[in-house]
Amino acid sequence: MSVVGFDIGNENCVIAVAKQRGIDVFLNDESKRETPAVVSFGEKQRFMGSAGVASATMNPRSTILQVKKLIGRKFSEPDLQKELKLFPFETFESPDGGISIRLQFMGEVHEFTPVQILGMLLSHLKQIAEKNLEMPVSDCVIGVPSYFTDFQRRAYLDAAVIAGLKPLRLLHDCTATALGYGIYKSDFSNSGPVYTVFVDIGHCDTQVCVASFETGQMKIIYHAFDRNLGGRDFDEVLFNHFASQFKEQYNIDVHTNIKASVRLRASCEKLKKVLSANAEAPLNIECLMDEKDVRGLIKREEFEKLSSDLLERITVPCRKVLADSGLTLDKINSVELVGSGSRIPAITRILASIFNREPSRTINASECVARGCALQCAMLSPICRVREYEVQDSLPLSIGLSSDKGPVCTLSNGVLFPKGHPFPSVKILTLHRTNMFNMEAFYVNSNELPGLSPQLNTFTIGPILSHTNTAKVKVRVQLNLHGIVKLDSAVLIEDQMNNSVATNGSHLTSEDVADKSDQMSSGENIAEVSDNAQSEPPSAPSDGVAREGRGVKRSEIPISESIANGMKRDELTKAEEKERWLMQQDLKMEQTKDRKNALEAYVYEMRDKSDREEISRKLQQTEDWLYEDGMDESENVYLEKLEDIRKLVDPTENRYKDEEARVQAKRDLLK
Ligand code: ATP
Ligand code: K
Ligand code: MG
Repeated sequence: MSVVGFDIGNENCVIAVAKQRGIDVFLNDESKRETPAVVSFGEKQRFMGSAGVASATMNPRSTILQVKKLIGRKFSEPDLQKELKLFPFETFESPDGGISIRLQFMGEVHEFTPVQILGMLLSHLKQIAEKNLEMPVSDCVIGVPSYFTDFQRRAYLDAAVIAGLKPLRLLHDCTATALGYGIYKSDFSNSGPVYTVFVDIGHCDTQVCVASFETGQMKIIYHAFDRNLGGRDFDEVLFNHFASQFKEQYNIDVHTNIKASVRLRASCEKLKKVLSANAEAPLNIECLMDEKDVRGLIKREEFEKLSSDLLERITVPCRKVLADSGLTLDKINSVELVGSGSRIPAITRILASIFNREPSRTINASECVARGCALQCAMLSPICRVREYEVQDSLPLSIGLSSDKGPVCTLSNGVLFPKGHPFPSVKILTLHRTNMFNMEAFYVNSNELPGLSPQLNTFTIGPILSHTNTAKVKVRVQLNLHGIVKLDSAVLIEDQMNNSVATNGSHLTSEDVADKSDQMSSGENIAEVSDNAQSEPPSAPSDGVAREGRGVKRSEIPISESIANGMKRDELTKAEEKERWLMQQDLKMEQTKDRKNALEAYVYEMRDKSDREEISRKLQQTEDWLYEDGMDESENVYLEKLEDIRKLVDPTENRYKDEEARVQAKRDLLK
């Protein structure tokens, strides 16, 4: 067993493993530490990661990029619609309102959901890890952006199932970075916690958090973010600039040509990187469109002017994290800048002006998320021993709970878990119910989720088989390690001694608080809420019914979830089967390639060695065949061809082999 951390970026993925002596990052097949988040569908097999990169320009309609942007989203969401228009592959709305990707593969039209695509990518990363470790990988921690909704988190977990992974936790990217940063620090004075701000600017998003560190513990105080601001937006600035320039200068409109816009975008990204180190940068693309070669040049200064709106937007989550946490600048010990999107010099400048100091770049900007995830995995895994270190995260979006009768919470606006609430966390609700009822979890501030549905999940509690009209239902609501809201258990509590008079609740178990619900009129929907991080769930024993002293009966009530958009069990099973089939197909094609290579190599090797004319002729024939009819054959055909030539080239060896086979067959018959 091993403990692995995955950073699934919108552009780049990193895989880290926790080992005895520290954290390692795995190299992929191309010996790179970062693996592109690409799944490409070729004619007969998929090409993933580095192997899929070339396809993005060659075969853009069947190459899926930026799956992180698509996952757990509804097709109709307005900002997603904008997004989809920029993607060269075809998407449409699935019957459940989600996204379906339609593409050509193996001569047929196939449809995949973003969850399936992420499953493929995770499965590819898993294979890289397994190759490196030479053992199976299952337990892992996967980084997620703090702004991910419940639905997006569930989608990640579904994708992990498809890939055969078992995430012990979905960990916020910035929390992972902060963990990796804090765990080895020991130089804390006794004068209270040290506050650090982390800013992660990636390909598609910007995440900021402030964390407090003390000996043996790290607490995230606040998360802030811009879910649509990253390196790719700077590429887009350059893209639009040159697209309009080329329209005037060369009379070509790249917007009308998928391949041309894919190529121009890729060149603009390169240009942007050149501008990070140089005062100006040239752009040259041969035969971009209508057989025209294009040229351009841009100065860093001009690029910065064109991106001034984006630069200004970076300051928003930075200011927000300070305002929301109530920390003044003098309390902040340092500002750590990570994510490769932050390499633009103007970003450092603008951060320096907000935070009144130069942001530091001491953390490994591209690997910190994966490393933090690997560490967290080791900490959560029963097979590892890691130094005692407490990690407490902070809820990024306020969550409320309502029932058929309205909000069920004590805080205003129906908030159950307010933004900034530490998690994982548990709350116990005591409700006065005698019939089956529904509860709905929702995001309280829909302005923080522009265009997204505020609905998380609906739970049905019941049937309730109550014999008294004073029965109470205790519901345990959990904000779990993944940041997902779960209704863990519901227990019916009936007082049998006195089933018509309300009880004062003094005989209830320790996690209960004095129950005032019986003071409310029966139509009201007010629940007593208590925080309960450690104690056992108020569940009944396995037979479902328990009797306590003084005639209190506790029995478990069934809970069912109806996730608005999640995958159902049978859909997941089907997706797992499909993934296995696709993997088989990829493997078959890889083996075919190996067989073909073996035949080719043998032909070349023997050509120089052999002087018999018959053999030379046969070798030449095979070589010609390999470049013509035999270019694209099945595994067995290559194998048979190789056997054929071998028989000819090395008859003595083959005669011996044949004889051996005959003897063996005879023996088998006699058994
Ligand atoms: P996300 O975190 O948004 O999901 P990611 O983790 O894949 O995405 P990173 O690998 O952190 O993203 O950053 C990728 C971005 O960094 C790309 O937009 C890339 O163009 C940009 N980038 C990389 N090197 C440079 C550079 N030298 N100058 C400017 N930008 C750069
Ligand atoms: K990354
Ligand atoms: Mg990232």
